[in-house]
Amino acid sequence: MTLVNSVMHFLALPNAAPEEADVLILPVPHERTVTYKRGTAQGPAAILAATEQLEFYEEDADWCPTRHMKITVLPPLASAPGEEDEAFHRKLFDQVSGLRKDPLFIALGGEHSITPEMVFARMPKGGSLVQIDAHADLRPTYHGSIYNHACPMRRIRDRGYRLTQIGVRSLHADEASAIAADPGITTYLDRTLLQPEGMQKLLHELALLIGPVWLTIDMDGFNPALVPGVGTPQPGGLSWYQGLDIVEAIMRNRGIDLRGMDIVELVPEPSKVSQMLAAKLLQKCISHWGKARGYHQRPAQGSQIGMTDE
Ligand SMILES: [Mn+2]
Repeated sequence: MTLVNSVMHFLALPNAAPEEADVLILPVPHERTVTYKRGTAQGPAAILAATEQLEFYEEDADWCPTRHMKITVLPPLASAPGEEDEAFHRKLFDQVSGLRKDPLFIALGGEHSITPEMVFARMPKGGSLVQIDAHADLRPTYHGSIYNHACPMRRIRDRGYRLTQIGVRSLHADEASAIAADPGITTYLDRTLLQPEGMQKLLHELALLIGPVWLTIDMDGFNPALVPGVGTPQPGGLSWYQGLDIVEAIMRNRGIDLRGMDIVELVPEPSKVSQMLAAKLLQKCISHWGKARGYHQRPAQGSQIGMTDE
């Protein structure tokens, strides 16, 4: 487990002091309840290692985010050997509650069970959660536990947050009934997004979102040909550019108070394609969020990161 304890970096850059950071990245290499392919505990380290291969220049927003924004990768938050689920989730809630509220907060999982406590710690009641995922994750319990990675969205919905689900294509009959009966859950089944009007309806809804929002990205929401490295793959799924259209609509929406986001369920694989997609997605989120909020008008940092031939 040496990976879990080593210092991690974004784009191999030195970490800014947490009290000065514009972006806080928290690795949460938690893996306890996954039911199929294992390895998501190595997800955060693999995603951050892949960021070393990214250009500093981000072509869609046409700037170098790290010239103008300070980024900190915090020490990883992992469960101790033998630690009870409840104790780990309380620790996660306490640590995330203690972080500054202003920076963009991004957690890297780890399994999807980590999302609820971070949402409860940072997002006021009445906020909205946007979930990219192949699965609804609305089971009340699974394998006897509310902390299973099949349950996080049920826990979040039960606290009164609204849900917009994107890319779902595998769910229990009870989850389908719950979605149909609950006006607080809007689910865009994956196949409906293949129709131009389905995608337009979704992007329109995201552009109109206001107030506190959390974005949770389960990597199995993407097509498994693009991201084979996930714990519970499903055929179908979002293309890279569909995914980008969705995150851009959220990050560029200035009516949204983005309380945080997470990228979860990545299982590193030898081709490194999966972790590279997650790394580039992470960079796109930071880039669009920062540019929409005017960070490009800030003076470049002294190191001129992104200007030279590195
Ligand atoms: Mn999930």
